[in-house]
Amino acid sequence: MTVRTFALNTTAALGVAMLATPAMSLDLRGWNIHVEDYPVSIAMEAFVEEVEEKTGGEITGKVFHNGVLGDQPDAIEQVRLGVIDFGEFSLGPMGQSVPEANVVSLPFIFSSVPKMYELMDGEVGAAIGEGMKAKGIMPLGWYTAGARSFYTASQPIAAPEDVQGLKIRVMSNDLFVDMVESMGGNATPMAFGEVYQSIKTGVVDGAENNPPSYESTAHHEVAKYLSLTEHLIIPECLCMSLKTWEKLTPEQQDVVMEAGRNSTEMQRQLWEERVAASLDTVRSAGGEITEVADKAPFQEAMAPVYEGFLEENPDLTELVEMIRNAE
Ligand code: BDP
Repeated sequence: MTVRTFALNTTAALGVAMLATPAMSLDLRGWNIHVEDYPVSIAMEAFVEEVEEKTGGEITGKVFHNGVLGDQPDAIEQVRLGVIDFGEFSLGPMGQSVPEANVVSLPFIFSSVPKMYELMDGEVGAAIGEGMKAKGIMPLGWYTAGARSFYTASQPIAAPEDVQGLKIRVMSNDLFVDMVESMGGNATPMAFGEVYQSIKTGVVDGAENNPPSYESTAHHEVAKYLSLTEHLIIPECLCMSLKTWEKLTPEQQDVVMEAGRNSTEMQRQLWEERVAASLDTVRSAGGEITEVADKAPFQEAMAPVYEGFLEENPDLTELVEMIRNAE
């Protein structure tokens, strides 16, 4: 036997052996955009810890916080490819790869955060989850991101007209561009990490986010007017690359699912406390928080966003209706 055929035979034998025995040990890389003390980050660490413990160290993992593994839209692609094993994503940017996920990026679609939980833990979440699996992403739990509101450097936003002429940063998804444009503003899709500098230097006039992200990024230091429009309630997901998921034994998959459920419960609890703490921090730093008692004008201004979306995605009408008609 020549050296070359020997090498080929050995490789073939190894290949068979690898197929026959499921991976005994795996070290997973996890993507996270947030700072380490953020509710998402704490719950992700708890997820990894539980998986490590319950698999007796067969599966270990590390969460890379602060977006060091790349921007969110890129990271979603990396998870699909199996280059990154797991991550925590907003369904906002997820909508660009998974059409079903877009329904939760429609402004004012959920009437409240508890309603969002109920629907995401039921049929709506199941339908979006199927869409994600078809694109190579396995959901393990729906985290919360509360409700997003507008903030600017110059003025409160009490009515849709106040958005007119303002440059507002949005997450990368055409729906958010439509949302801002429907109120006469100019939308600028941009990576999360660039927002602080862009507001500071006047590239944009403001942005929109939930209180914990507004505060943890110090955006409140450069855009002190927070107006509680609560126009978007976008769930997030702790999820795993389907490629990684398929390397796991059924027992390991059960452990991962259960750890996902537990970390979701933890994240939702930590969230409420953090919202209150963030609003306190913002207030003591001199932020001006405006309640928006009448959200109806904002909701009415969103009609073209729904029309455009349903026209382009008639097959998602049922899912949209399922959420809108939920009692
Ligand atoms: C935060 C989300 C995060 C997004 C960010 C953003 O948790 O996933 O990247 O908003 O606005 O609330 O980009």
